[in-house]
Amino acid sequence: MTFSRRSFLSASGAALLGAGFVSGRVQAASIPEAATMTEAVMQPPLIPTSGPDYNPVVTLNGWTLPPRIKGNWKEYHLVAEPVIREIAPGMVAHLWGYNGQSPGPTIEAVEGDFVRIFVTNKLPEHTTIHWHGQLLPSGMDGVGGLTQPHIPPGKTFVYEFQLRKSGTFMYHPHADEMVQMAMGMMGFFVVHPRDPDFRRVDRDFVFLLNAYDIEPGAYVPKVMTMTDFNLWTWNSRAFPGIDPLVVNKGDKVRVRFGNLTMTNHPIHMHGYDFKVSCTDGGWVPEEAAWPEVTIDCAVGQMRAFDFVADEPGDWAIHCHKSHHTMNAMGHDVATWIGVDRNAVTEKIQALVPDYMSMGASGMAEMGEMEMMIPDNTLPMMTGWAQFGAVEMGGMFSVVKVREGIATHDYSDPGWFEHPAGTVSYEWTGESQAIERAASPQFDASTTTEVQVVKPGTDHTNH
Ligand SMILES: [Cu+2]
Repeated sequence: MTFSRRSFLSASGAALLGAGFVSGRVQAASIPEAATMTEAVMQPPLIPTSGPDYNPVVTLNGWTLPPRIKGNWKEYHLVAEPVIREIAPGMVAHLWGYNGQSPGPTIEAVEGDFVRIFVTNKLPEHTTIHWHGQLLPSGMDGVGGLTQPHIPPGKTFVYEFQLRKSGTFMYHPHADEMVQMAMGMMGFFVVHPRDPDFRRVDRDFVFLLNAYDIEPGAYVPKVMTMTDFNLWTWNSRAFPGIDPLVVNKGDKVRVRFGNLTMTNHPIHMHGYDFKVSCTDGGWVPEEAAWPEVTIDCAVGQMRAFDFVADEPGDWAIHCHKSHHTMNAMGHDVATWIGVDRNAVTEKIQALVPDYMSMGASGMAEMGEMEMMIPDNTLPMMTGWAQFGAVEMGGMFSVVKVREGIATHDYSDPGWFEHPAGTVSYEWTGESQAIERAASPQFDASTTTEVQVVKPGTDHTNH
């Protein structure tokens, strides 16, 4: 288990990555080492120290694969293999992935670069890699049987192509695709513009939308599931296991995601409007980037949106399909809202003392109770924040905008300290209202500054 810094683009990045999480796997001398990640911990951005400057991305609960520079080529080594991925604290899944994790490491390079990607197959069946969205020679497109022979178990194939354009891409197998993607085989691929100032942002987050069907208590996904998945994940992580998106106030921020599930996901962010800036087809011209607060991402699509983080706070970001912010549950649970089951519950408890009836007044109690669940199972709705149970799961995280966050610092700053008087409060009577009105921050004549938007005018203040 050696770790060679010589093979890395960035010595500083390598030092950050090396902190116990990465080990090298020495292959034949001509093949670059395949760095491996053993933990689902977001690694610091891999800052370029040679070649064109760019602002590196960070991968939620993930990492970027360091390339080896060889002449004009950037060389990467992906190893397709069985992996163990922690979905959230309390649950691990036995998946297939690349270099120790699912998703595999993010590949980052620069427009115009020549990339040579070695792919070693350590799966029990053949595989390939398709480079979704890349413009390349047909024979490098990775469609097993169509553009190349499959990569048999134990063999290494090489993909070589020039990156013709910058943008937001991904990679995944095009071989026994239903099984291999249901098992978690996928990764992000970002090509930075050669012009460092082109559409540059200060923070750039990437994640893949994926989904699994893992029975409560089980470890391996059911690969035949068509639509009824029970774990909705970003980078094979479910809330509360998904990293927060930590942002310094005033930063220009980009959030990029791609959908490799079997259904669409309307991704919604609170507190801001944003501009859709890039798809897997390319950059949306700035004058054509349209505003949204929710952007739907269909199967096989990628979307990126940009915003300026001018409003501090803890802002939820989540899929807006409410079943996708839940963890594994029985969908055949009856709806009991409005039904008084006290009488029948008493009778059942006489026979089964631990019996509980739930759901008569909604299901929020599920988020607050520590119910008995099988080992290796996540609660259906869970997570705690400073005001109580968040009652979420699945595709949910928090954009944490703070003042004074250092460049490249992505560590969790904790919960937002709301300025006095800016949190929704319980009404306790008229005297409270008078007291509140008397306090200076609620003096409407001095503090209210409304930007009136007239139809037809551009309300953008970014
Ligand atoms: Cu969704």
